[in-house]
This record gives sequence, structure tokens and C-alpha cells, in this order.
Amino acid sequence: MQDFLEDFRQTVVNAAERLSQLSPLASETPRAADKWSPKEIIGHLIDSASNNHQRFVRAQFSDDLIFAGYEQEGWVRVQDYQGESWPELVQLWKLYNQHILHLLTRIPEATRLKLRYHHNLHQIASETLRADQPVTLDWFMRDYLDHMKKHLGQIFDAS
Ligand code: NI
Repeated sequence: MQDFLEDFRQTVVNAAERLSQLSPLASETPRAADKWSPKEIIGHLIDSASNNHQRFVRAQFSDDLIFAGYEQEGWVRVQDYQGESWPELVQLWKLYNQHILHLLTRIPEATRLKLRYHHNLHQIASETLRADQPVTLDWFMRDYLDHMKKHLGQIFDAS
């Protein structure tokens, strides 16, 4: 668990540093015609943070892990992340995740490792999960970081 939390912390700190060095032009340039720009990818990660922040808190008041999904493409589109300040988006993403990290350190181990038999993570998180396969909040936390890393890679691999 300590390794995971340290990985989370370093991922956010290191990425924020690298992201802040992207030029304004680079931050707004899509990787391909139908792909998100870095601004939109970080916007998507802010949406992921805000949705999962709620889930990580709510999971502590319920035996289930059943959560509302969100229209990921639509959320990015209607919020016009392209029209926002890059340094402010990077700061918001960084600070939101530092709070989530703080929250994760406060989740009791029994809560984190409890088997959850009712969940919809096969719909909102990983398609490799099955509905009848119990999951833990611990798994869901790690999936959140994996998703973040995947999208950060899309920015850094292209720059
Ligand atoms: Ni995503």
C-alpha cells in the first residue's frame, strides 16, 4: 500500500512539472484530427478526479460499489477545456489529485480490502471484470491511477 501511495504521489508531482513546461501551442494541439489535445486530456483527468473523489468517499458509507457513470466525451466537449488556461488546468488537476491522495491515506484497511459483491465496475472501470466477480476498493483505487497513467502517457509519448 505504501508503494502504491508513493507511486501516486510521484506520478502527480512529476507529471505536473512536465505538463507545466508544455508550450501554450502544444497544450492545445490534438495528437490527431479526432483526438483530444493535452488540455482536453487533462480536462478528462479532472473529470475523472471529480467523479472518483465522490466514489472514494461514498464507498465508505456503503457495502456496494455501484456508481453513476458519466459521458466522458460529452463532459470534455461541453466544458470547453480548450478555452481555459493551461497553467490553471494543470494546477487544478494537481491539487485535486493531492487531495484524493490525502483521502486515500485515510481509508481504513478493513474498508479498503473488504470484498464487494455488488458493484458495476465492469461497466464504469474495467471491461475485464465480470459482474459476478467480487472487487475491493483497493482494486478500484489502483485502477484510478492506471487510468491516469494511461492518459498522461498519451501526452508525454507525443511530446
Ligand atoms: Ni479515460
